[in-house]
Amino acid sequence: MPDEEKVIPKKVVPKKKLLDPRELTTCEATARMLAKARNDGVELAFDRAQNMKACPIGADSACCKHCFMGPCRLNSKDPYGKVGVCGATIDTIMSRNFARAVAAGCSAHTDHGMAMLDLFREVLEGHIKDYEIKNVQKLEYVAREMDIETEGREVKDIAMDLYKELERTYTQVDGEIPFVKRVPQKTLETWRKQGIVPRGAMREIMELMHRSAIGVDQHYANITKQCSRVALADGWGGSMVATEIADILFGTPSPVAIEVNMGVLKEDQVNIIIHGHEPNLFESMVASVAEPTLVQAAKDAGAKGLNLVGMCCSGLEMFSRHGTPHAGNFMSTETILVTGAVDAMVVDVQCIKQALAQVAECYKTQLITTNPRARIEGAKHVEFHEDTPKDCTDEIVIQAIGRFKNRGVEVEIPQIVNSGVHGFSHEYINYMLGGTFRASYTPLNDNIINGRIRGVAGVVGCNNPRMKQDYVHVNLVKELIKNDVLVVQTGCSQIALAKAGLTTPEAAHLAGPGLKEVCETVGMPPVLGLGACVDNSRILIACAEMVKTGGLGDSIADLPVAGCAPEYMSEKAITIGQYFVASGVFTVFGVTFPIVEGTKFHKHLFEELEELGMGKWGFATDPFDIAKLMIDHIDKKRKALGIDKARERVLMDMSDRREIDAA
Ligand code: BF8
Repeated sequence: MPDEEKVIPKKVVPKKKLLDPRELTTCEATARMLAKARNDGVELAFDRAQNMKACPIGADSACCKHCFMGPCRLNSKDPYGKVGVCGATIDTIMSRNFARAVAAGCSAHTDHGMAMLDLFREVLEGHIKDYEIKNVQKLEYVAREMDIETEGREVKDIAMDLYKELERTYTQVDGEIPFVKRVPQKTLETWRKQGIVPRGAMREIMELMHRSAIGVDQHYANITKQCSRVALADGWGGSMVATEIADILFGTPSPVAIEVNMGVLKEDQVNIIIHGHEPNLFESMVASVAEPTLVQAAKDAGAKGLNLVGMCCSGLEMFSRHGTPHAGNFMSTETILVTGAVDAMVVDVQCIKQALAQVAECYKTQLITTNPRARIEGAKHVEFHEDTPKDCTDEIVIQAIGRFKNRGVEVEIPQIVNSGVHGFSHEYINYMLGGTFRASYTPLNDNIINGRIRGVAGVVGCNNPRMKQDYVHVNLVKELIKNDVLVVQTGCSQIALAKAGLTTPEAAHLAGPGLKEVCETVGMPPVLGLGACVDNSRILIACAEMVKTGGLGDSIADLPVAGCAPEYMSEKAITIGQYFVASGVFTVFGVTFPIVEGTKFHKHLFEELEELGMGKWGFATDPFDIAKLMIDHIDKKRKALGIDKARERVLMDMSDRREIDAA
């Protein structure tokens, strides 16, 4: 494949008057760089979204193109007025489209997890020497959970047994995936009754792709069952394995002070951004930027040093483990190139906009792809091999130094840096609340039962240029903590909250009196960042621990918890939503939901799944409406548990509203 194909930057001719940048994002640095991009004649996703209206038929998922008799387009205003050429109803069409999104999202996480497991095996077999087992304690803990003997055995033997056990997560054709051992008994019974316990991810994804093809499964409820099975193969399978193996190889995160925002770039240093999802690439970059010869080369080029920075989920993995600075979330990946200060943007897989190639070209930045799965026209490719990782990452540093020497563009870095404390694993929540000598979830459960903490909310996921960047994340979380709901986070959402200053212990003053008291006693923020999107598995484990600790019901569906992805854009988010729902969690999505209201499939997802013992979906776009849905659900669960006591929802007062409107 040719490496050096150049993309010709195109001068933007706006088709219509564009909105002011501050109406498109609450991130000041991103707004400034969007304005600069417009002045420079460079088009970004914010403006493309305004110039390209979302297709209304696709947005309703009323378009079927699973065969070539169509595509068939149904009318969401009259959903049962007609059917596709084969006779497919709108429920079949929508559930098939939903299924394909679930399969794609699960594939992304499980392929990532399987790659981590491959790395683990190669380390154990001695074929890869640049990585090693850093966390033996976690290895033994996970092994014991999987009924693997650890007493008096060599670490390598335990690890190999664990590898063989966890490989079943992907390849097993019959039986149940290994991590069902972590699922609370009653939740597992519901899954068994519904026939949705995953066998192995590959088999489940294959079956879902088969069933959603023309002329196969034509009952929305039956398709939904396989969607749940695939989604659970992600949450309790592929993603969970990815998280656990990353912890074993690279260390389990524990709270660390971090810096976020574009001000982490340094004009007088060689700036290298890592954006994507694979921690192995980033871990090797950490080693390369510490290489004395490369540091000296940077100095010889006139730089004060090498500045390594993360973005999106790669960045989240790294700041959770190493405190590496983070430059921004999904909707800032183009705008950061507009600073002119990025000497190399290095990408691997997932959430990488193709337009980065063109924007990088405009600002003379090196865009470097590294993974054979994901190449981009116009980008340079330096392939990453796990057995010789530094060959790739050293070369990237050399390329970045070369660009620093000849930047040739004006550099303008918004000098905005925020700080926070991140890196809360479910293990750390244990220690933090229970203390080192009696680590347990009992204090959390007790504080929920006594009402200091009303419940727990997971607020996760992406940005979407069809929403004002970060606005819904930040205002939703503020409303939740004000109502004594402890918030846990993964993915790009936590960068929104870090930029808003809510991930510091000092943010406890924004919480309701009960949550504030708990945060101040423990010294923790009211908003806990748990890592990347694959680390949603940490939230599942925390839920399972809450059930096992006792006092909050027998299944995850009994817990006073709720989840939300208020600005999502990725198919991966749909899969995550479905595995939380199938696990028993009420899960609200914002932006848009690809299902027509008033249809049988909509009723199935939004009502009937809960009647079957699972969670259910919800939808709203306004942060305060979303908060109300989540808090009402938490209160409903508290009542069912008999731990409700008269408490009113704290309403935003006018000064709060003004503060938000001014944001
Ligand atoms: O997996 S939150 S934009 S970076 S999909 Fe992507 Fe969404 Fe960010 Fe990570 Ni997650």
